[in-house]
Amino acid sequence: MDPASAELTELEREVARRRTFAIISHPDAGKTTLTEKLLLYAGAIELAGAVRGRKARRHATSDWMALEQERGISITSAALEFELDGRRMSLIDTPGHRDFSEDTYRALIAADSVVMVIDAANGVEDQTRKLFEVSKRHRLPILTFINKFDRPAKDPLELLDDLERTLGIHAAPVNWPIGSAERFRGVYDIQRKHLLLYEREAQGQHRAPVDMSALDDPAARALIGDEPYAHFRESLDVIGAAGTPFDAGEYLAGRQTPVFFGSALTNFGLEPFLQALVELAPPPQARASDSGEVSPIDERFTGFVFKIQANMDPRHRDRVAFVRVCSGRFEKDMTLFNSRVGKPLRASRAYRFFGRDRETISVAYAGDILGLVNPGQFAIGDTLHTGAPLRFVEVPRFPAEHFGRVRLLDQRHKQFDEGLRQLEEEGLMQVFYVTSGRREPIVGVVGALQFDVITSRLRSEYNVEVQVESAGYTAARWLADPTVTLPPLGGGTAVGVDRQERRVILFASEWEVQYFARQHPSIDLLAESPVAAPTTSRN
Ligand SMILES: Nc1nc2c(ncn2[C@@H]2O[C@H](COP(=O)(O)OP(=O)(O)OP(=O)(O)O)[C@@H](O)[C@H]2O)c(=O)[nH]1
Ligand SMILES: [Mg+2]
Repeated sequence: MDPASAELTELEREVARRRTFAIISHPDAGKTTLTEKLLLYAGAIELAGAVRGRKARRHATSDWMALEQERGISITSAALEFELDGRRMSLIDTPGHRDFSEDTYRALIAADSVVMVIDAANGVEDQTRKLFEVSKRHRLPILTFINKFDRPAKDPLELLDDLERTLGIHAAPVNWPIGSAERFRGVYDIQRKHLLLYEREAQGQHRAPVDMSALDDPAARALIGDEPYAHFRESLDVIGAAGTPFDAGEYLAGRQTPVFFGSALTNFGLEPFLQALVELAPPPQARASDSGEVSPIDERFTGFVFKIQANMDPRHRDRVAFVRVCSGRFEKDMTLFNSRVGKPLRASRAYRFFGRDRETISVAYAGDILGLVNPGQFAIGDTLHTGAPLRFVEVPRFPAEHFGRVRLLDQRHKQFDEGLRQLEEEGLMQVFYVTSGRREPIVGVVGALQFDVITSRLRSEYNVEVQVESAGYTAARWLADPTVTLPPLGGGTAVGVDRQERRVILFASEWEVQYFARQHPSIDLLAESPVAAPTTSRN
């Protein structure tokens, strides 16, 4: 669909020009740096912030949280929107560390396609593989950027082979790197047959590509240098004979990933990559719901909450529900329904986000990521809609594997409770209270690094000092029947409740969970909290 066509309705035109994608990879491959440079390139920000904080104190737009800036890692996913070549691009930068993967997985279901970043020195790493599998399950087309060619890198043929073998996807090089580190000469555009020369000092300033259509020309050899030239020609012969040729249809079907090479830090190779994103990445697609597929150009507004974040802006101190719009047109002040609750609500405060910065909006279309500020009304996974009730597919939750006892070190009980409640609402952790012994709350998280995030955020956002110490449990199970009488439990096991007073057993090991299940087959244990049944009628 050509967004410029006069035949289209406003909705069709707006949907056709939207591109919503998530950036994924193993930690430190350069997602945030790439994000920052893409924004810079698109003219969205004037000065790209350094991921590792420098004295200048400018930070990457998407790493806005205090702990992210302190550690130079991404902890929470961030949405950024910008205009480019008539397209509205929505980019979601995700954390690579496995302890934060629940957040990353949720961000993925809000995207229509994926950018996968690979560190050229390491190839495909653990987290890349896991996130790739999730992207594949959701049938998201994937573009690959192999980063850090300004540093020593693996041979590009080896990197392609790694992609194909480890991930089981065809890898089609769109351009080809010549050398790496000190001997990095640039990238060669395979289809257009031109060379983008790397100049260390240029820092990505625009240089016209050099025409290399006559590859045998001695001038080309002289430009590259004898040895790298010979190696480059050899590699080209190999991929020409045995490589996967680029095919847009295969990319959209998720069977091949087009591969680009470059260096995000030194701004190199970003232009062809951005161009490909604009030209190849798919617009919003139809989404599955419990009442059939919903087309993005369906007139009724639908969307779902994939993320909740408190205190993004210290001046507002509010909680934002991030909504992926799946169909139709959103208008400020419109009356929406939340299918979990069934009650109408007025969307009076709607924002578009740019890292932590926000801008009030009055309309949004399918593909957009919208921030709604309605305290306490939303939970992750909620479907919002006008018209007939429906629910989009479940947002996955991961069972907690690490449990810590949170000890309040000062007397600010009210702020402490409020902080725990809001961070739980974000999905950062689950809070339990054991019914015997000390009344200190137990928090359950997916990854142990989240304990640090809890401590740091309680301090910086709620002004509360806490200490988290290991609580010795490794699994929580809810009781399907809340009234069941429990047998006496062994030493390491505890009975407790969650915030909604639902009964929970905290187990010291997976083995104990299984032992309990064998001993008491009549007692049903749930790995996830039982959710309130969806309301299907609004009356
Ligand atoms: N030499 C070199 N370093 C790079 C390049 N891209 C990123 N880096 C550095 O690699 C480190 C990690 O970069 P980030 O952009 O924070 O990586 P990330 O993938 O966002 O990391 P997480 O969000 O923590 O998973 C930083 O020190 C960057 O400066 C590159 O092209 N070349
Ligand atoms: Mg990052």
